[in-house]
Amino acid sequence: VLEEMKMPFSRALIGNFFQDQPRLGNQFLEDSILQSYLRRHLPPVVLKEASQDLGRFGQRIVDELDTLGRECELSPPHLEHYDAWGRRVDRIITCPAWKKMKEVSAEEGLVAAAYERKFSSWSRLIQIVKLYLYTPSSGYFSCPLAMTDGAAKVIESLGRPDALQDAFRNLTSRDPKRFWTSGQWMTERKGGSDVAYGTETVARAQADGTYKLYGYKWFTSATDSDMTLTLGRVEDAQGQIIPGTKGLSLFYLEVRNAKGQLNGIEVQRLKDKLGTKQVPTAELLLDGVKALRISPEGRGVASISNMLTITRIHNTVAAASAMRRVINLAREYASKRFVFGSLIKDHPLHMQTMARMEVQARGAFFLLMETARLLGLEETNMATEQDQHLLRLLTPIAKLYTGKQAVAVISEGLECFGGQGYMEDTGLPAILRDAQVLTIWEGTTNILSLDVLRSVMKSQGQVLSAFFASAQEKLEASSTIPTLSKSTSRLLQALENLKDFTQKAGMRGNGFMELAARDFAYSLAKIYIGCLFVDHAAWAGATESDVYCAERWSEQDLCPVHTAESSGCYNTDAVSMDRQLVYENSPL
Ligand code: UCC
Ligand code: FAD
Repeated sequence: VLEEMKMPFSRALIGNFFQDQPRLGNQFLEDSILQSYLRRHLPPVVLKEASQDLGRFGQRIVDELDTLGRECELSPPHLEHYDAWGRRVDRIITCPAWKKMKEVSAEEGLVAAAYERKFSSWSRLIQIVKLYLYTPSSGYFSCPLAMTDGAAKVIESLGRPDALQDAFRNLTSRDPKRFWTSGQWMTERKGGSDVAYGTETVARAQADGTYKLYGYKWFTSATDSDMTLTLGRVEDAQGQIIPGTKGLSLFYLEVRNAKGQLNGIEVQRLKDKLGTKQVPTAELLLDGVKALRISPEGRGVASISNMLTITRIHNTVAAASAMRRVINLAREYASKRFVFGSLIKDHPLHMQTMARMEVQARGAFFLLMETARLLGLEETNMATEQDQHLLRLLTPIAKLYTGKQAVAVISEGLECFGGQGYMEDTGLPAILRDAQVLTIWEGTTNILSLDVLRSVMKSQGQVLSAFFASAQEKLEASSTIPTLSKSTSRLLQALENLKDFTQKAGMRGNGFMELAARDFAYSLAKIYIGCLFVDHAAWAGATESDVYCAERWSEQDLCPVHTAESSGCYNTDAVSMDRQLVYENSPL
């Protein structure tokens, strides 16, 4: 018996080594690039006050919110169609942690801060930084917050009409009892990208000036929200509607009445999703929903585009912050896990892998901050024309590029934990699942690439001129710094290649730019991020790592659109070859 007791593995004895789990530290204090960005850009008084709040909030995330976020993942919402007595109730049941997140969002002013404008043009950036800290621990409550922020932005851009004053106050309230969240119902069964073709919802005018909506919304996230913005086609007196984008108008509606009953809505089912399982996403039948038209007739898409700008920036927050989170956990783990005679962090190949992830995450962070900075300027009437053009361009670029980065970096991040990265109860797989949606909702990569073209065409090229001017300005200081000369000259060359491409593109036929759209958007992203790296590294307070990052970033193909064009990827025969390749041996 004594012999058996000495054995390390026997019956109840399962061995005595247990790997320490990676610790989540204060994500504000431990984020060197965030700290240095704020130190560089914020006026000292603003920096002091904002840092106190962000440091406190960073600790609240560790002490309280991260556990709540995990709880949201473990207790996903469900739908009760009927009550015990057979009445149709369509109740979406969410867990207490999800409800608590709504209170926290109000208390912390996660939407409000952007509209109070306490720090003038820096208010928006500071709000975005707070969201950047919150999002990975939010149990995806960041999703309703994105739409809430977007709805507030639309209402503000409409001049806060009387009928929407209360809604605006609620969306931007810090009072948990008053705070409202909003949905964004755009997608119908026929199309989420092609909204103009896909929207079948009709709006029937009522005698009191309101409308009743009839339709089927195919994806509605955070359907437990208080209100929503949605699109529909107004019927004329003969019951006729106008097809296409010119027939779409924007509507405001409250999801439930004062008694908590649904406003002419039936929740058909909750979606069975790969990720974002914390968020109730439903299919809804609109069967005479009482709504207000809040855009002029036929201006629905243009009016909701203000919401798209905000939600796409929130998407960038989610992408950049998820990369940061997985890297911070992986670097913690690397300092605890011992293999082949040393800690993983002492294996140079592992550090190289992590450094590459770090460069990607920093690039995404800079692009996010630049977009937030420009938005802040625009919202306080301090943006120059160049700033406004850049904001229009960088919003889809940041969304499409960082979404793709996030999936790749987080996938690599899971591998950094070995098999543990694949284990559900570590919470790590959920980060990857949740990241996959970032490339799909709020416009897929291709749709946003086409939006980049839309912004260029609509401004008759001014958006592109703003891009070149701003990129050039950012490279000015670095050209005289020896440690940055290689990175700077690579970026200048990439800018030349891009200019060359755009000049040639102007002479090519229809369809050429459409085919080049994705590579074009990637080129803009890669070059601009490179300029932001170099610009930061040229600052007097920059570190050796900042210079190293600029160098690492700039050694990739910065202008893939030029490379692909040179090898004939956008020629007309490429179109038929692409199709032939994809459908080889298929009966279609
Ligand atoms: O997915 C969704 C919610 C998910 C949950 C929330 C997550 C938030 C992130 C959270 C992170 C934690 S809601 C569904 C999102 N759906 C989309 O993003 C739709 C994707 N499709 C597009 O973006 C298309 O390009 C459309 C729908 C915009 C195309 O529509 P049209 O009607 O064919 O487009 P037009 O005719 O080109 O544009 C109509 C007008 C024009 O203005 P005018 O008439 O003045 O010339 C355009 O310039 O709308 C204007 N416009 C824009 N303006 C179109 N897009 C924009 C834009 N992005 N910015 C400014
Ligand atoms: P499609 O438009 O059918 O696209 C299919 C493919 O075709 C895509 O790869 C796309 O890139 C490509 N494609 C389409 N057009 C072109 C083109 N012209 N050129 C090149 N490629 C093209 N919507 C809401 O309105 N509200 C919500 O709250 C909401 N929540 C969502 C939550 C989740 C979890 C998900 C997954 C989606 C949600 N959506 C929501 C819907 C989402 O916005 C759409 O799924 C998305 O916009 C894509 O539309 P679709 O599904 O119709 O795809």
